[in-house]
Amino acid sequence: MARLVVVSNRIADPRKTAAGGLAVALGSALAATGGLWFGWSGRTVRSGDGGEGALQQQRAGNVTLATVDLAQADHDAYYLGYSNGVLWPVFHNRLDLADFDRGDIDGYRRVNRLFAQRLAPLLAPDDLVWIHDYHLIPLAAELRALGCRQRMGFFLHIPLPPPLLLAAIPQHEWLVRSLFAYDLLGFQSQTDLVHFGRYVHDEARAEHRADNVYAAFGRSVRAQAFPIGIDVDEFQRLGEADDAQETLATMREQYARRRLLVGVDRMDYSKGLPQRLRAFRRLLHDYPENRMSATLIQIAAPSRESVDAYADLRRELEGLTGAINGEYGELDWMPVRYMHRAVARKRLPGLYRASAVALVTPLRDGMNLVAKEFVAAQDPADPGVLVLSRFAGAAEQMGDALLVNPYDTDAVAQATQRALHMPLEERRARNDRLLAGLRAHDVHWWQRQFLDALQTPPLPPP
Ligand code: ADQ
Repeated sequence: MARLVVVSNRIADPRKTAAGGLAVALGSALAATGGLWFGWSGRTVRSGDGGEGALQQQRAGNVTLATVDLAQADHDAYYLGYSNGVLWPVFHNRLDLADFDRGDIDGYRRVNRLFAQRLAPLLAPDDLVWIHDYHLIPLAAELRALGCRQRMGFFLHIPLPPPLLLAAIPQHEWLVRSLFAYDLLGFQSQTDLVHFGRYVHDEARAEHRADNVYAAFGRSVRAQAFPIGIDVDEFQRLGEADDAQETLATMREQYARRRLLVGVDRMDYSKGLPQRLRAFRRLLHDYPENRMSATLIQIAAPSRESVDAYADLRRELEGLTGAINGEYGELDWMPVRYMHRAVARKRLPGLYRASAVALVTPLRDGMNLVAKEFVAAQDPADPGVLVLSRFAGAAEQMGDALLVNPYDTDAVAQATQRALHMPLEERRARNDRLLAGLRAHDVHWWQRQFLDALQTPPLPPP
């Protein structure tokens, strides 16, 4: 295979456990070809100090990690402003939270152009270039403008919204036109692919030629759904290691007389955290037999705290947790344990396995890997139950979870009650089928599917 070049906003050293399944999978594809991983260094320099755009390269095994520093003002506009203040909310159906007026688009363009300028000289003619996520939509177009003719693919980790929502972004046409600079577009779900097809048909009058090939703006692009998976074996090995076993033993001991429910998320308004807490309160109200027993452990890792909407969310969650604990708590039982902190990855399998139920109830999510990790961590002889939002990309593959509408407080409370009381045989059957699905479509399958599609012969010009 040709050398693989991966580009993403942040890069990770694939040899470290903390890096997670995606980094491991990309890392193994990169290692197989002696590849290059390119992204932002995580460092900002004061604008005008001259250090911006400096390129660093280091080796991790036979993989080269190349990063650039960004000027503070560019980073603010590109990352906080346009990527997370416009694209993230709109792509998660939250037009109300998008700030279209700040002019951050210029910074977004500048950083994509800078990435292209630094990356182009590092590319060999037959490299395969795989660009990740909404921060870098125009990168291929910038590279093409510099004369790069390599095969380029793009994978969107977050959902693509319906056409009318996408069209609310003032630069929507430019964004979609930029997508046509790629050879291959990958989405998480069939729903996203349908949204793409409808947008290009209605707004760009694209011709849908053969299966999954769209022609518009004088170019052709292939678009497909490639649902991302986890590295099941790696996660299960992590579950057998001392840290996870120790976590499991501690949880079992401390909550011996309780039933644990778990939620693990980044603190983000797309994850449906206030709605989840309200559903849990409804569970305690409507099914009092769960009082003194059902305990929700909600971990919400700090994320993008300098974006206003995130600070509001934090206050709302703290208020709700206090209200529920105040209303239902007893001297020896607190219904909600809320932590505004990340859990070390090596402890996650233990936490999942100690839990009878996982509440994975985003209002909208590209995929949601927590749902998959929870299933992979269960004891097949006595597994817990997954309550999963129908608006997570994962719902398309995980029909054996209890699928819920996260906006419907009653329905989520009912599903949670059903999960807490599901007979062993049904739990096992559901878990077996879910696990078989995870294994068939794990992160290595995802990576192979995408790269195979990227290497299929180029499309004839329209
Ligand atoms: P995220 O929105 O970050 O990712 P998700 O898929 O749920 O969401 O989680 C990614 C990883 O972060 C998982 O491995 C999970 O264990 C870890 N994680 C989440 N919260 C954590 C916490 N509190 N402590 C420790 N670890 C935590 C985006 C998209 C998703 C898509 C992924 C991958 O929004 O829809 O599934 O990319 O494509």
